[in-house]
Amino acid sequence: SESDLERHFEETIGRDQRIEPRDWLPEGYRKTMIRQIAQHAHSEIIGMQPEGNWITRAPSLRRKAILLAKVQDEAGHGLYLYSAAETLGADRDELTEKLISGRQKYSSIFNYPTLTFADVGVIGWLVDGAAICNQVPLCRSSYGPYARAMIRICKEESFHQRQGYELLMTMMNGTQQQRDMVQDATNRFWWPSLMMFGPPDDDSPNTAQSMAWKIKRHTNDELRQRFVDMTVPQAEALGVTLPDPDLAWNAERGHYDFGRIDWAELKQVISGGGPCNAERMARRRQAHEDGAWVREAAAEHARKQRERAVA
Ligand code: FAQ
Repeated sequence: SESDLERHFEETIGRDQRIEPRDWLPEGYRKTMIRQIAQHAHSEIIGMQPEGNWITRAPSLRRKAILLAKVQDEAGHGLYLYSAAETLGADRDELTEKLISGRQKYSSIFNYPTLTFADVGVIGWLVDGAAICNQVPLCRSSYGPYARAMIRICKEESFHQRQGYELLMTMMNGTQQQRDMVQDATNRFWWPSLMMFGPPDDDSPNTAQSMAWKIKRHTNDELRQRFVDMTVPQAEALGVTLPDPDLAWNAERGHYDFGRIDWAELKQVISGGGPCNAERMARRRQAHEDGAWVREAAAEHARKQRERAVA
């Protein structure tokens, strides 16, 4: 009966075991999981654009090869995550439709422009750094296919983060102009990176239920604090200043204190009013339309294969 199934589900979660596609699960869990996985997948796909913007203008063959590989990894993460959403009964075309019609979200961070090549390094350092901080605990998320996807994705994200840091180290050892570019990119990306972790805990409608279901393992504010603590020494090693006069070690808490985040800005970016929202969506829609012939050809090919198999 339904209540037996429900009890079995709760016990599986209680024992810290994984929920698998074959298992019964409550509709709310399915909806939340599809929402989070789809948003995550959309973020990877839209997230190709800000860095992709620099592929043709990379300063050397080596930098171009690295950047090309990274952006391809992001495409791979997106496709991998869409597949994880499919195990919950989501339809891939429908998810894409929801993204390009603005009914499903993607991370706020990808709505900021990439103005110089230093942005590529800072995205690797701060944006991939924040992504890792958020995603490592998701390797223990209760939904099996998502948790397993996170293991592989985190390995690649770690590599991306080192890539960004190495690029910034090189620039910091270069000319004054290069150092200024790194500082400027850091100034622009610091606060938006902190916003990647989501609204503060007292304004996060999904956290309590997602923690109870062990989809999320930490709250938004816990992970944001972890990221700040991890990043301050990295900024010092790099020789850049984080643009927050209130940033200071708090010996009593054993953490860095930091300044007030502009939550109105996050709300505005999430609701479509960020600096690049319209551009990112237009680009994604165009790419989808341009790819229509590929989808048609693949479907036709599959149809012929099936016909041949029957014959
Ligand atoms: N941007 O109640 P909560 C990457 C939404 S990393 C946009 O706290 P939740 C790698 C939230 O979805 C980026 N929307 O929600 C990469 C919810 O929407 P609803 C992707 C945001 O789910 C690097 C509403 O606000 N990573 O792509 C944001 O419990 C470089 C209320 O918020 C992931 O998706 C935001 N910043 O916690 C790629 C990680 N924050 O209910 C390329 C997995 C919140 O209206 C280049 N996701 N919202 O549908 C998560 O861990 C969670 O979903 C959170 C939000 C923590 C993002």
